[in-house]
Amino acid sequence: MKLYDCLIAPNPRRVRIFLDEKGIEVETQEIDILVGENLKPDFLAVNPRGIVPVLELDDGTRIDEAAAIWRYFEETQPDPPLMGRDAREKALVESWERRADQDGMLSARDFVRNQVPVFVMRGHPGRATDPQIPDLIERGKNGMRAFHDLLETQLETSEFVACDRFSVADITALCAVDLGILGEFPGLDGYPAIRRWHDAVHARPSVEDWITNIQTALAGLPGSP
Ligand SMILES: N[C@@H](CCC(=O)N[C@@H](CS)C(=O)NCC(=O)O)C(=O)O
Repeated sequence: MKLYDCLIAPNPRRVRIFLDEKGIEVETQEIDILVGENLKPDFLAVNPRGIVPVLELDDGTRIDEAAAIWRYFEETQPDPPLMGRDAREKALVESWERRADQDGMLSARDFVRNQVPVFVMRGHPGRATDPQIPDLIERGKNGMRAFHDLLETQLETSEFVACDRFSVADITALCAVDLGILGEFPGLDGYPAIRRWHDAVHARPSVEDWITNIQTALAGLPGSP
């Protein structure tokens, strides 16, 4: 079994945190999206969509999409449950995880991809022919602000994002909020409940210092100050 990973990318990060919480070790192959390794024929033969993460099973089956990879491991190793315990909790976790992905991650993606020089002509993940669209920066900001407002209200009365335990909803929300911190928008000022939750989640052994890792990687790119 092998995970096609990328240490600086937020979606593979969703899988790495999940695996660590479960105590599962999987061989990884690093695909550096900053230098476009995901767009080369070798990786396109693995995933024609040109995106990571991808899990390759021992029988050769390949599974992309972080949530589908989670599903595989939740079924094969249920403890600890990270996708909900009963019908109510599973539904709440899924609802909040999708909010975090659709409202948080995709807004952050609009915001980051359409302004960072390394993604010129790479406005859409996995493709090399999509120009950046500057208007999407503002739309991404609006989306991120709306997601933070929603999350703040939820975390005022809930220890974790979806229920009373850590779940995949926390993982995706964390990855979205950290992308916002990296892009210095909207930040955590004015969001005390998110800050409390963010500090607590960051203290978990499964959560690496991703922001420092990515800042180091970006600073090492040609043309960086
Ligand atoms: N919905 C997908 C999103 C995967 C995705 O967008 N991956 C990014 C890295 S975070 C990627 O592979 N980008 C390739 C690129 O930037 O060209 C998932 O949940 O796995």
